[in-house]
Amino acid sequence: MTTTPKVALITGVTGQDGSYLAEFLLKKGYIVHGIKRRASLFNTQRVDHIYEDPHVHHPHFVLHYGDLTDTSNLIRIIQQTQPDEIYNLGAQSHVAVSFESPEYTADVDAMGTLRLLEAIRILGLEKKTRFYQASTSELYGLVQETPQKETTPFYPRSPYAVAKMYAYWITVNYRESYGMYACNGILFNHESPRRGETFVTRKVTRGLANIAQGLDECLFMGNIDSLRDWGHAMDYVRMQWMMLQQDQPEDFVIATGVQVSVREFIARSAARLGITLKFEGKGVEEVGVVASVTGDKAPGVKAGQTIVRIDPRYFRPAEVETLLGDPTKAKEKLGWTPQITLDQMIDEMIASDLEAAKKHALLKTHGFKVAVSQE
Ligand code: NDP
Ligand code: GDR
Repeated sequence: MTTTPKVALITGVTGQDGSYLAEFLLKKGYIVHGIKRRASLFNTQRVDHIYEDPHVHHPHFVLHYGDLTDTSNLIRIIQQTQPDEIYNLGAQSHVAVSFESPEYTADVDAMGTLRLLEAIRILGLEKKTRFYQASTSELYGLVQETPQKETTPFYPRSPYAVAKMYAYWITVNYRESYGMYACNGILFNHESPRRGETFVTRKVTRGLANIAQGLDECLFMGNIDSLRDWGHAMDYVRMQWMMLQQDQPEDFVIATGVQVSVREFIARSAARLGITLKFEGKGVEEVGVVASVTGDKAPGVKAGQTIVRIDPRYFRPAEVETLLGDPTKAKEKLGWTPQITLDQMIDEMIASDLEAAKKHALLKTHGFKVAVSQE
C-alpha cells in the first residue's frame, strides 16, 4: 500500500535553518515547498544541492517566490500547496540590524507570523495544518532567571526580540483561540558552516581562517564578554520537526545547557588553526595577540601579531549579556538531546572556512588555473 507523502511549507528556506530542515524533511519522504525572496542575484546557494529541475521530473522540492510582508502571496501559496506542516523560519534575523530597521523587522518577524496564522484560518486549514514558530532565546533578553526555561519571564532587548515576542504570543493565542496545532520552539543560538557571515561565530571562523591564510590582518569585534549557549543547527532543526509530531502542541526550549563567552569562542577557533591567542588590555583597548603558531594552517600569521581588536561600532544600543538554556523539558518529553558538541561544531566551521580561504589565497597568488588544478 502506498501512503501519500506529507507536505511541508518552509518560510526562510534559503536561510541556515531552512536549508537543513528542507534536507531533513526530504530524507523523511516529505514533499517540501519553500518560499524564497526575489533578489537581484541568486540567493539559493544553501539549497542548490537539493534543487530539482521541474522540467525533468515531478519534484519533491519546490520553491515559490514570496515574502512575509505580502499577505495575498502567502494565502495563495498555502492554498496551492495545502501543507500538513508550516515551519515559519523566515525573518529579519539579525539583532544588530533590527536597531537599524526596526519597522521592517516588526513587519516581517511579528506581522509576518500573524499573516501566516490568519492565512491558515482564512483557508479553513485550522485542523489540517500544523504550525511551527521560530521563537528565540532573545525573548529572555535581560535575563530574569538562570538557566532560562519555558516558564522564565521574557524581557526583550531589541526591536528583533520585541517583534519575536509578538510572534510568540500570537502563536499561543491562535492555539488557544482556534484550537490550532501551533507551537513555539524557543531556540538558543545555533550555528554551522552555513551560518550567515555577519553572526558572531561565522564572522570569527571565517575571519580567522582568512587571517591564517594571509588574506586579512585583523578581526574587529564588539562585546566579546557576551555569553551564549551555542548548539549546532542540524540538531535544532530535528527538534523543530519533533515538536510538530506530538499529540498536543506545546512550546519547548532548545539549548545545550553549556555557556561560553565570545572571547572563548575566538580562542578555541584560533587554536584549531594552530594559533595560541593571548588577550591583553581592558574594555575597548583589549586586543588578541598571537602567542605562538604551530602546524601549517596559519602561514599568514606570526607570533606577536595583533589579530583581534575591539570596534565599538559593533556594540548594540542594548545588549543581551548572558544566555543559558535549560532543555530539560525537551529531553524528558521528546527524548531530544544535542548530538554535536561545541568543539565539534567549531572544527567543522573552521575546516569549511579554511578550505575556502586556501582557495582564495591560491587564486590571489597564482591565478585561476593553478587554483582549479589544486582542487
Ligand atoms: P537566516 O537569517 O539564516 O535565514 C532567514 C531566512 O528568512 C532567509 O531565508 C531569508 O531570506 C528569509 N527572509 C528574510 N526576510 C524575509 C521576508 N521578508 N520574507 C520572507 N523571507 C524572508 O536565519 P536562521 O536560519 O539562522 O534562523 C531561522 C529562524 O530562526 C529565524 O526566524 C530566526 O529569527 C530564528 N532563530 C534563529 C536562531 C539561530 O541561532 N540561528 C535562534 C533562534 C531563533 P534571504 O535568504 O533571501 O535573506
Ligand atoms: P545574537 O547572535 O545576537 O545572539 O542573535 P550574534 O551572533 O549576532 O551575536 C552574539 C553575541 O556576540 C556579540 N558580538 C558580536 N556579534 C556580531 N554579530 N558581530 C560582532 O562583531 C560581535 N562581537 C560581539 C553580540 O553583541 C552578541 O552578544 C542570534 C540570531 O541568530 C537571532 O536570530 C537569534 O534569535 C538568536 O541568535 C538566538
